[in-house]
Amino acid sequence: MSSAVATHDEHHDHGPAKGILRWVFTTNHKDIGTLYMTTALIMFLVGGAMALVIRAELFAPGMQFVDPMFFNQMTTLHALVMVFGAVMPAFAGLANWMIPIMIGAPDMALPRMNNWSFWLLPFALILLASTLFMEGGAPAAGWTLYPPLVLQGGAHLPFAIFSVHLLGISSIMAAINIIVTAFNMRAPGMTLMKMPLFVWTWVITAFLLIAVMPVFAGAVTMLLTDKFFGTSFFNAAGGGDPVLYQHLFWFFGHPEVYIMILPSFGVISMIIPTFSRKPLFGYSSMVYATASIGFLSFIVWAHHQYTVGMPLAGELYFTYATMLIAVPTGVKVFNWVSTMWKGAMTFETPMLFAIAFVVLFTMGGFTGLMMAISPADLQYHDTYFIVAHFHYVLVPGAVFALFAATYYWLPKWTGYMYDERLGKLHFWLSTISVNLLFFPQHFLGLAGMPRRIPDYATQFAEFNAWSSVGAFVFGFSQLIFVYVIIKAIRGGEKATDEVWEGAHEHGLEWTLPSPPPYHTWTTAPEIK
Ligand code: HEM
Ligand SMILES: [Cu+2]
Repeated sequence: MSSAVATHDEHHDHGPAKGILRWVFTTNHKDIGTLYMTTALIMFLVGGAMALVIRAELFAPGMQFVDPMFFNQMTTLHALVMVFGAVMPAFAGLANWMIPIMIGAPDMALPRMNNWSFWLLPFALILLASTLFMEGGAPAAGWTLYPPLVLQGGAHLPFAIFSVHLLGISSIMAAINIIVTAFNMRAPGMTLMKMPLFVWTWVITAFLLIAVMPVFAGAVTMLLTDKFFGTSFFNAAGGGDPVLYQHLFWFFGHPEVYIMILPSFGVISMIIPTFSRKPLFGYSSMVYATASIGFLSFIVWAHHQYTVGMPLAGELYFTYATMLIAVPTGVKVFNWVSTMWKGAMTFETPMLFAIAFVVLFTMGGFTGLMMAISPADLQYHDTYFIVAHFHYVLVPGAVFALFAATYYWLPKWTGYMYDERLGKLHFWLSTISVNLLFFPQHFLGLAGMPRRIPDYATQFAEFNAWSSVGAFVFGFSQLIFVYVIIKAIRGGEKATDEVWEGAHEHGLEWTLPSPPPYHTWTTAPEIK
């Protein structure tokens, strides 16, 4: 395989173009992957800064720094930026970088569309950010954009919604590209059931994206016509129903949370075998479990609406359907633990983040089961318990998987080893502070502190103070992460092709040079 790469350079060089235009016009999967991930990292810091504005205000009871209207704009934008600007693009970037390499393809199947999928993103995000400077400010009705509240805002509505449309188009194009690539570009001998799990989880995610983004686009377009063209889809006075919007939103929104977690499952399933020096336990059950979770994510949406006054049969159905997801999720956790069982484990930074992912994501899963019980959810609904739950699955879940993936593949991408000592420091600071940040929020919620409020009763003061301290430590720890990445790009100890001991048994990427040549597989590798 390496000989195929070596003989290629004979005729002429078609490496990257020079200067800024390389990035504007690029159709190269690695360049586009880099663009996505850089954008995601910047948006992670922007969204994180907004979270710190929120946590600064909530450090103590009373109003300190921001007015309530701006506070609500911050919660809304923080969420939209983190979901659509940080986590989703980061995974899209990983997909672009790794999927062609992992399946032995020369590039993504639709490279020009790939360029578009990326370049829509910065414009959509700038559009979203521009609403902060409009009359009436940014949207302040939560990331769910529920009517009637969202319709009562200022000038932001059409801009925010156009931004959402562009983000959706970008995601759908990326999803189509991933499916077509995985189905048509595999090297000879790579059957579907030999595809690395990261590719599998992304293919399933891509189907979810294509299925639900249009539903969201439709729902927000109906918001627009309600606001500007006198329709009454969501307006009771005109014969409509605001609960209809909730159904449409969550038919999108619930699968959306799996869109942010399924690729994490793939990443973790690649990393744990490498550092356990064993093959993944139960490969095919992992594929079926992921597909089952994907399917089930479409039939549980109304667990977000237990309090709207559903018929009893609906409450029961959505309770049981939601709990069913614990079964395939349990299969996955069992398989990860079984992979580690009696393995020759070492604890480099990617493995540390992967293990923290398994433990902390499982905690988020258990609070999810608590909320699935519809009568109990009447107490949790719209409290800080919810905030604690979804941040446990999104931060030590999705974000830790992204950290793990970055440390795992960074030597492959840059050709240099990262600073392991700083990586471990980043891990420990992040893991301790993320628990300080979100664990107390469970108790705040159970004691009745509502979410999305800038002020609270003094009984909640202590846990909020701890939580805010955790938030600031977590936030500033991320600067270490940024520094480690920049340092590894600029040089250091040369990385071998294999990078991790025995890694060549765990994926095609470890048989290529570090960094891989600009055009990856000009001759398809042989898969046994
Ligand atoms: C990393 C540190 C993070 C911190 C400190 C943080 C903090 C917060 C805070 C304080 C809120 C407001 C809660 C409230 O409604 O009162 C919030 C809401 C939210 N956050 Fe985060 N967050 C973080 C990361 C993330 C990530 C990575 C995501 C998504 C991928 C995310 C998604 C959300 C969502 C969806 C909401 C709900 C907004 C709403 O109620 O409309 N957060 N976050
Ligand atoms: Cu849900």
